Amino acid sequence: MTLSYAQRAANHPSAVARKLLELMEAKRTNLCASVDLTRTADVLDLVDKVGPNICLVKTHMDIVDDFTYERSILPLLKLAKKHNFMIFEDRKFADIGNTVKLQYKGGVYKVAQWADITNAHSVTGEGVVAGLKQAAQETTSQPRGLLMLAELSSKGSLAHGDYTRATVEIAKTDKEFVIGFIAQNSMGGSDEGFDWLILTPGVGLDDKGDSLGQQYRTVDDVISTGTDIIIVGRGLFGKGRDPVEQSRRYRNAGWNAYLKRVQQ
Ligand code: 5FU
Repeated sequence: MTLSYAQRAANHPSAVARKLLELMEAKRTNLCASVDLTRTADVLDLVDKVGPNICLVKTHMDIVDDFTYERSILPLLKLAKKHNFMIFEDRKFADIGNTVKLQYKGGVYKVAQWADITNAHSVTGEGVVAGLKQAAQETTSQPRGLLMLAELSSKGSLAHGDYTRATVEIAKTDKEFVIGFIAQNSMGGSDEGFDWLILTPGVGLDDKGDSLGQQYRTVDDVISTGTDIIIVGRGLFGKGRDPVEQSRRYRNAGWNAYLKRVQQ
C-alpha cells in the first residue's frame, strides 16, 4: 500500500518536505502551477487566481523582464502566506559546487533567500549538492530543499538510463537537503530508507506537446507511475484558458488520481 502524504510528512527527514506534504494533505492538492510569464504583474495576477488550488508555485524568475526583489518577490511571498503555498524556483543549477554556491546566494535573483525549493542537474557530480547546501546554510535559517533533475519531459532528452541512475546515487549523498527529483517515474529508494518526492512537469490534459519538443502526459498517467506533484504551466494559463477553472480541474484530477493510488 502506498503511504498517504500525511503519513510521509510525519516521518520525513527534511523540514521543507514535511511542510509541503502537510500542506498538500491539509489543502487537498498536489498541483504545482508553473507561472512562466515575463511581467511581474502578470505573474502575481496568475498566482493570485490559482493560489487557492495549488500547493506550490514554480517560477523562472530569470524570464521576468522587470524583476526586482521588492517588486517581484515580496508580493509573491505575501501571496504564499495568503493562499498557503510554497515556492520552487526552477533554476536548474548545473556548474561546479563553488560556482552554484555563488549563483544560488547572489547575483540578481538571490534564490536562496526566498525559494523554499530549487533544483539542479547532476552533470557536474555531487559537488553541486554540497555547494548549494552551503549556500542555503549561509543565507538563511529557513529550511531549504533541493530536487535533482533525474528525467526530463522533452523529446530526445539525454537524461535516462545510466544518467538517471547516477543522479539517484548523487541524491543519496544528502538525505536531508535533497528532497526528491524532477522525474517522469518513481526513483525507488524506499528500501534504503529514502522518501523522495517526485515532481513531474510535462503534464497536460488537452495537448500532446508543443512545437519545441515538450511532451505532455495525462494526470492519471503520471500519478500511476510515481508522481507526487503535478507541474502544469500552459495547461492553466495558455491561450483562451481560464486559470481559475483550469486550476480547479487539474487539482481535482490530481487529487482523485492520488486517492486512487493510496486506496489501492
Ligand atoms: F525539468 C523540466 C522538464 O523536464 N520539463 C519541463 O517542462 C522542467 N520543465 C518546466 O516545466 C519548463 O521549464 C516549464 O517551466 C514547465 C512546463 O510548462 P508547460 O507550459 O506545462 O509545458
